[in-house]
Amino acid sequence: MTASAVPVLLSERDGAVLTLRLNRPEALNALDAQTCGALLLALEAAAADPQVRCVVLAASGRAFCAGQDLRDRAVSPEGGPKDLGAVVSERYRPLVLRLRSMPVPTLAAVGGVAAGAGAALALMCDVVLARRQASFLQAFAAIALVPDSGSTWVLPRLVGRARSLGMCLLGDKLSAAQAEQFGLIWKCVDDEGFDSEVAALARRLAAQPSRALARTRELLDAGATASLEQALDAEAAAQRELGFAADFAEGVTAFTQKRAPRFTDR
Ligand code: LHQ
Repeated sequence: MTASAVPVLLSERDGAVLTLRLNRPEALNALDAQTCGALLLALEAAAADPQVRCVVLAASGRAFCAGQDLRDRAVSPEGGPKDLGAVVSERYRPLVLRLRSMPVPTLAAVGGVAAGAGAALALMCDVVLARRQASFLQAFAAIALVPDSGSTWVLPRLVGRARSLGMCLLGDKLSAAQAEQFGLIWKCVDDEGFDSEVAALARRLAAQPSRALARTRELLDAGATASLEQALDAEAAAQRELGFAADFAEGVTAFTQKRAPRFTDR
Protein backbone atom coordinates (compact mmCIF):
# COMPACT_ATOMS: atom_id res chain seq x y z
CA MET A 1 0.00 0.00 0.00
CA THR A 2 1.45 3.43 -0.88
CA ALA A 3 1.51 6.16 1.75
CA SER A 4 -1.33 8.06 0.05
CA ALA A 5 -3.52 4.93 0.07
CA VAL A 6 -3.39 4.62 3.87
CA PRO A 7 -6.80 5.69 5.14
CA VAL A 8 -6.70 8.80 7.33
CA LEU A 9 -9.58 7.43 9.39
CA LEU A 10 -10.13 3.82 10.41
CA SER A 11 -13.60 2.53 11.15
CA GLU A 12 -13.89 -0.49 13.44
CA ARG A 13 -17.14 -2.22 14.47
CA ASP A 14 -17.53 -4.42 17.53
CA GLY A 15 -21.20 -5.22 18.00
CA ALA A 16 -23.05 -1.95 18.54
CA VAL A 17 -19.84 0.00 19.18
CA LEU A 18 -18.27 1.94 16.31
CA THR A 19 -14.72 3.15 16.82
CA LEU A 20 -13.50 5.94 14.55
CA ARG A 21 -9.72 6.13 14.73
CA LEU A 22 -7.75 9.10 13.44
CA ASN A 23 -4.93 7.54 11.47
CA ARG A 24 -2.15 9.99 10.63
CA PRO A 25 0.24 9.00 13.42
CA GLU A 26 3.31 10.41 11.65
CA ALA A 27 1.70 13.90 11.89
CA LEU A 28 0.36 13.23 15.41
CA ASN A 29 -3.07 12.86 13.76
CA ALA A 30 -3.15 16.56 12.85
CA LEU A 31 -6.38 17.43 11.07
CA ASP A 32 -6.19 18.22 7.37
CA ALA A 33 -9.11 18.71 5.00
CA GLN A 34 -9.24 15.02 4.12
CA THR A 35 -9.34 13.86 7.76
CA CYS A 36 -12.03 16.40 8.73
CA GLY A 37 -14.09 15.34 5.71
CA ALA A 38 -13.69 11.63 6.43
CA LEU A 39 -14.63 12.11 10.08
CA LEU A 40 -17.74 14.09 9.22
CA LEU A 41 -18.89 11.47 6.71
CA ALA A 42 -18.27 8.67 9.21
CA LEU A 43 -20.21 10.47 11.94
CA GLU A 44 -23.10 11.11 9.52
CA ALA A 45 -23.16 7.42 8.60
CA ALA A 46 -23.06 6.38 12.25
CA ALA A 47 -25.90 8.74 13.11
CA ALA A 48 -28.02 7.16 10.35
CA ASP A 49 -27.16 3.54 11.23
CA PRO A 50 -29.62 2.04 13.74
CA GLN A 51 -27.14 -0.75 14.57
CA VAL A 52 -24.63 1.76 16.01
CA ARG A 53 -25.34 2.56 19.67
CA CYS A 54 -22.04 4.13 20.78
CA VAL A 55 -19.30 5.97 18.89
CA VAL A 56 -15.75 5.95 20.19
CA LEU A 57 -13.34 8.61 18.92
CA ALA A 58 -9.80 7.25 19.13
CA ALA A 59 -6.44 7.66 17.42
CA SER A 60 -3.43 5.70 16.17
CA GLY A 61 0.08 6.19 17.52
CA ARG A 62 1.46 8.17 20.46
CA ALA A 63 -0.77 11.25 20.12
CA PHE A 64 -4.53 11.69 20.12
CA CYS A 65 -4.58 14.71 17.82
CA ALA A 66 -2.31 17.75 17.36
CA GLY A 67 -5.21 19.91 16.13
CA GLN A 68 -5.29 21.65 12.79
CA ASP A 69 -2.51 20.49 10.47
CA LEU A 70 -0.35 23.58 10.31
CA ARG A 71 1.27 22.35 7.08
CA ASP A 72 -2.10 22.34 5.34
CA ARG A 73 -2.06 24.91 2.52
CA ALA A 74 -5.43 26.26 3.60
CA VAL A 75 -3.96 27.61 6.84
CA SER A 76 -0.20 27.89 6.29
CA PRO A 77 0.87 31.56 6.13
CA GLU A 78 3.46 30.52 3.55
CA GLY A 79 2.53 32.23 0.29
CA GLY A 80 0.34 34.79 2.05
CA PRO A 81 -2.27 34.93 4.80
CA LYS A 82 -5.30 32.63 4.59
CA ASP A 83 -8.92 32.99 5.65
CA LEU A 84 -8.88 30.95 8.85
CA GLY A 85 -12.49 31.94 9.59
CA ALA A 86 -13.54 30.04 6.50
CA VAL A 87 -11.54 26.99 7.60
CA VAL A 88 -13.11 26.84 11.05
CA SER A 89 -16.60 27.50 9.68
CA GLU A 90 -16.38 25.01 6.83
CA ARG A 91 -14.38 22.19 8.43
CA TYR A 92 -14.79 22.33 12.19
CA ARG A 93 -18.24 23.82 12.75
CA PRO A 94 -20.07 20.91 11.06
CA LEU A 95 -17.91 18.39 12.90
CA VAL A 96 -18.54 19.91 16.30
CA LEU A 97 -22.28 20.28 15.72
CA ARG A 98 -22.52 16.70 14.40
CA LEU A 99 -20.61 15.30 17.39
CA ARG A 100 -22.67 17.26 19.86
CA SER A 101 -25.99 16.09 18.39
CA MET A 102 -25.25 12.40 17.81
CA PRO A 103 -28.29 10.22 18.55
CA VAL A 104 -26.03 7.87 20.53
CA PRO A 105 -23.47 8.43 23.28
CA THR A 106 -19.93 9.38 22.27
CA LEU A 107 -16.74 8.39 24.05
CA ALA A 108 -13.32 9.94 23.46
CA ALA A 109 -10.40 7.58 24.10
CA VAL A 110 -7.49 9.99 24.48
CA GLY A 111 -4.27 8.00 24.48
CA GLY A 112 -1.78 10.85 24.02
CA VAL A 113 -1.59 14.59 23.57
CA ALA A 114 -4.79 16.34 22.45
CA ALA A 115 -4.03 19.88 21.25
CA GLY A 116 -6.06 22.76 19.80
CA ALA A 117 -8.99 21.53 17.76
CA GLY A 118 -7.95 17.99 18.68
CA ALA A 119 -8.68 18.73 22.33
CA ALA A 120 -11.93 20.43 21.34
CA LEU A 121 -13.14 17.34 19.46
CA ALA A 122 -12.31 15.10 22.42
CA LEU A 123 -14.04 17.43 24.88
CA MET A 124 -17.16 17.55 22.70
CA CYS A 125 -17.67 13.83 23.37
CA ASP A 126 -20.03 12.81 26.15
CA VAL A 127 -17.44 10.88 28.13
CA VAL A 128 -13.68 11.37 27.93
CA LEU A 129 -11.27 8.68 29.11
CA ALA A 130 -7.59 9.57 28.99
CA ARG A 131 -4.55 7.36 29.33
CA ARG A 132 -2.37 8.56 32.24
CA GLN A 133 0.37 9.60 29.76
CA ALA A 134 -2.10 11.75 27.76
CA SER A 135 -2.33 15.51 28.03
CA PHE A 136 -4.56 18.39 26.95
CA LEU A 137 -3.14 21.52 25.41
CA GLN A 138 -4.84 24.77 24.46
CA ALA A 139 -2.30 25.38 21.72
CA PHE A 140 -3.91 28.44 20.19
CA ALA A 141 -2.11 31.31 21.98
CA ALA A 142 1.28 29.87 20.97
CA ILE A 143 0.39 30.64 17.34
CA ALA A 144 -1.41 33.89 18.20
CA LEU A 145 -4.95 32.59 17.62
CA VAL A 146 -8.03 32.29 19.80
CA PRO A 147 -9.45 28.96 20.96
CA ASP A 148 -11.85 27.64 18.31
CA SER A 149 -13.91 24.57 17.37
CA GLY A 150 -16.23 25.28 20.29
CA SER A 151 -13.45 25.49 22.86
CA THR A 152 -14.71 28.82 24.23
CA TRP A 153 -18.13 27.22 24.73
CA VAL A 154 -17.12 23.90 26.20
CA LEU A 155 -14.17 24.89 28.44
CA PRO A 156 -15.97 27.29 30.80
CA ARG A 157 -18.84 24.81 31.03
CA LEU A 158 -16.46 22.07 32.09
CA VAL A 159 -13.94 23.85 34.30
CA GLY A 160 -15.08 27.47 34.86
CA ARG A 161 -13.55 30.80 33.90
CA ALA A 162 -10.37 30.81 36.00
CA ARG A 163 -9.17 27.43 34.79
CA SER A 164 -10.25 28.11 31.20
CA LEU A 165 -8.31 31.36 31.13
CA GLY A 166 -5.28 29.77 32.79
CA MET A 167 -5.22 26.95 30.25
CA CYS A 168 -5.81 29.18 27.22
CA LEU A 169 -3.59 32.13 28.13
CA LEU A 170 -0.62 30.11 29.38
CA GLY A 171 -0.94 27.19 26.96
CA ASP A 172 0.64 24.69 29.37
CA LYS A 173 0.05 20.98 28.83
CA LEU A 174 -2.47 19.69 31.36
CA SER A 175 -1.78 16.11 32.41
CA ALA A 176 -4.59 13.56 32.25
CA ALA A 177 -4.57 13.31 36.05
CA GLN A 178 -4.93 17.09 36.38
CA ALA A 179 -7.62 17.12 33.69
CA GLU A 180 -9.61 14.63 35.76
CA GLN A 181 -9.04 16.67 38.91
CA PHE A 182 -10.23 19.85 37.09
CA GLY A 183 -13.37 18.09 35.85
CA LEU A 184 -12.26 18.55 32.23
CA ILE A 185 -12.61 14.81 31.58
CA TRP A 186 -14.42 11.88 33.14
CA LYS A 187 -11.44 9.75 34.07
CA CYS A 188 -7.67 9.27 33.83
CA VAL A 189 -6.85 5.58 33.42
CA ASP A 190 -3.55 3.77 33.97
CA ASP A 191 -1.80 2.86 30.74
CA GLU A 192 -2.11 -0.91 31.01
CA GLY A 193 -5.88 -0.88 31.70
CA PHE A 194 -6.76 1.82 29.17
CA ASP A 195 -7.87 -0.23 26.14
CA SER A 196 -9.96 -2.65 28.17
CA GLU A 197 -11.58 0.18 30.13
CA VAL A 198 -12.46 2.00 26.89
CA ALA A 199 -13.99 -1.19 25.45
CA ALA A 200 -15.95 -1.96 28.62
CA LEU A 201 -17.30 1.57 28.94
CA ALA A 202 -18.26 1.69 25.25
CA ARG A 203 -20.19 -1.59 25.62
CA ARG A 204 -21.96 -0.23 28.70
CA LEU A 205 -22.92 2.98 26.90
CA ALA A 206 -24.13 0.99 23.87
CA ALA A 207 -26.48 -0.98 26.14
CA GLN A 208 -27.99 2.22 27.60
CA PRO A 209 -31.19 3.79 26.19
CA SER A 210 -29.73 5.87 23.34
CA ARG A 211 -32.63 8.25 22.90
CA ALA A 212 -32.89 9.08 26.60
CA LEU A 213 -29.12 9.66 26.72
CA ALA A 214 -29.19 11.97 23.69
CA ARG A 215 -32.06 13.96 25.24
CA THR A 216 -30.12 14.14 28.52
CA ARG A 217 -27.14 15.67 26.71
CA GLU A 218 -29.40 18.21 24.99
CA LEU A 219 -31.08 19.18 28.28
CA LEU A 220 -27.81 19.55 30.16
CA ASP A 221 -26.34 21.72 27.40
CA ALA A 222 -29.46 23.91 27.18
CA GLY A 223 -29.84 23.96 30.97
CA ALA A 224 -26.49 25.70 31.35
CA THR A 225 -28.01 28.95 30.08
CA ALA A 226 -31.75 28.38 30.60
CA SER A 227 -33.91 29.76 33.38
CA LEU A 228 -35.25 27.24 35.88
CA GLU A 229 -38.68 27.58 34.28
CA GLN A 230 -37.23 26.87 30.83
CA ALA A 231 -35.32 23.87 32.12
CA LEU A 232 -38.42 22.47 33.82
CA ASP A 233 -40.44 22.93 30.61
CA ALA A 234 -37.75 21.30 28.46
CA GLU A 235 -37.49 18.36 30.88
CA ALA A 236 -41.28 17.90 30.80
CA ALA A 237 -41.32 17.93 26.98
CA ALA A 238 -38.54 15.32 26.82
CA GLN A 239 -40.16 13.20 29.52
CA ARG A 240 -43.44 13.32 27.59
CA GLU A 241 -41.68 12.06 24.45
CA LEU A 242 -39.75 9.35 26.29
CA GLY A 243 -42.80 8.21 28.22
CA PHE A 244 -44.43 7.23 24.92
CA ALA A 245 -41.30 5.46 23.65
CA ALA A 246 -40.63 1.73 23.73
CA ASP A 247 -37.49 1.97 25.87
CA PHE A 248 -39.40 3.29 28.90
CA ALA A 249 -41.82 0.36 28.82
CA GLU A 250 -38.89 -2.02 28.35
CA GLY A 251 -36.97 -0.43 31.23
CA VAL A 252 -39.86 -0.71 33.67
CA THR A 253 -40.76 -4.25 32.51
CA ALA A 254 -37.14 -5.36 32.88
CA PHE A 255 -37.01 -3.81 36.35
CA THR A 256 -40.14 -5.61 37.52
CA GLN A 257 -38.96 -8.88 35.93
CA LYS A 258 -35.52 -8.46 37.56
CA ARG A 259 -33.65 -8.80 34.25
CA ALA A 260 -31.36 -6.58 32.16
CA PRO A 261 -33.27 -4.28 29.77
CA ARG A 262 -32.86 -4.54 25.99
CA PHE A 263 -33.14 -0.98 24.71
CA THR A 264 -33.79 -0.34 21.03
CA ASP A 265 -34.99 3.29 20.59
CA ARG A 266 -32.73 5.79 18.88
C1 LHQ B 1 2.38 18.76 13.31
C2 LHQ B 1 1.44 19.35 14.15
C3 LHQ B 1 0.43 20.12 13.55
C4 LHQ B 1 1.35 19.65 11.49
C5 LHQ B 1 2.81 18.30 15.38
N1 LHQ B 1 0.42 20.24 12.21
N2 LHQ B 1 2.32 18.91 11.99
C6 LHQ B 1 -8.34 25.37 13.00
C7 LHQ B 1 -8.32 25.86 11.65
C8 LHQ B 1 -7.91 27.19 11.39
C9 LHQ B 1 -7.03 27.88 12.03
C10 LHQ B 1 -6.29 27.46 13.11
O1 LHQ B 1 -6.95 26.83 14.15
C11 LHQ B 1 -7.60 25.70 14.05
C12 LHQ B 1 -7.59 24.88 15.24
C13 LHQ B 1 -6.29 24.39 15.77
O2 LHQ B 1 -6.19 23.24 16.10
S1 LHQ B 1 -5.00 25.49 15.94
C14 LHQ B 1 -3.78 24.57 16.83
C15 LHQ B 1 -2.95 23.72 15.93
N3 LHQ B 1 -2.08 22.86 16.72
C16 LHQ B 1 -0.97 23.28 17.28
O3 LHQ B 1 -0.59 24.42 17.25
C17 LHQ B 1 -0.15 22.21 17.97
C18 LHQ B 1 1.23 22.14 17.36
N4 LHQ B 1 1.95 20.99 17.92
C19 LHQ B 1 2.52 20.99 19.11
O4 LHQ B 1 2.42 21.90 19.89
C20 LHQ B 1 3.31 19.75 19.45
O5 LHQ B 1 3.68 19.11 18.27
C21 LHQ B 1 2.56 18.78 20.37
C22 LHQ B 1 2.44 19.41 21.78
C23 LHQ B 1 1.14 18.45 19.85
C24 LHQ B 1 3.36 17.48 20.48
O6 LHQ B 1 4.69 17.77 20.83
P1 LHQ B 1 5.81 16.64 20.70
O7 LHQ B 1 5.32 15.41 21.33
O8 LHQ B 1 7.07 17.24 21.23
O9 LHQ B 1 5.96 16.34 19.14
P2 LHQ B 1 6.64 17.25 18.01
O10 LHQ B 1 6.36 18.68 18.26
O11 LHQ B 1 8.06 16.86 17.86
O12 LHQ B 1 5.81 16.81 16.71
C25 LHQ B 1 6.06 15.58 16.03
C26 LHQ B 1 5.82 15.80 14.56
O13 LHQ B 1 4.43 16.12 14.36
C27 LHQ B 1 6.61 16.96 14.02
O14 LHQ B 1 6.96 16.68 12.68
P3 LHQ B 1 8.47 16.26 12.28
O15 LHQ B 1 8.42 16.13 10.78
O16 LHQ B 1 9.36 17.35 12.75
O17 LHQ B 1 8.71 14.96 13.00
C28 LHQ B 1 5.63 18.10 14.06
O18 LHQ B 1 5.93 19.12 13.15
C29 LHQ B 1 4.35 17.39 13.67
N5 LHQ B 1 3.19 18.12 14.13
N6 LHQ B 1 1.70 19.06 15.43
N7 LHQ B 1 -0.58 20.72 14.27
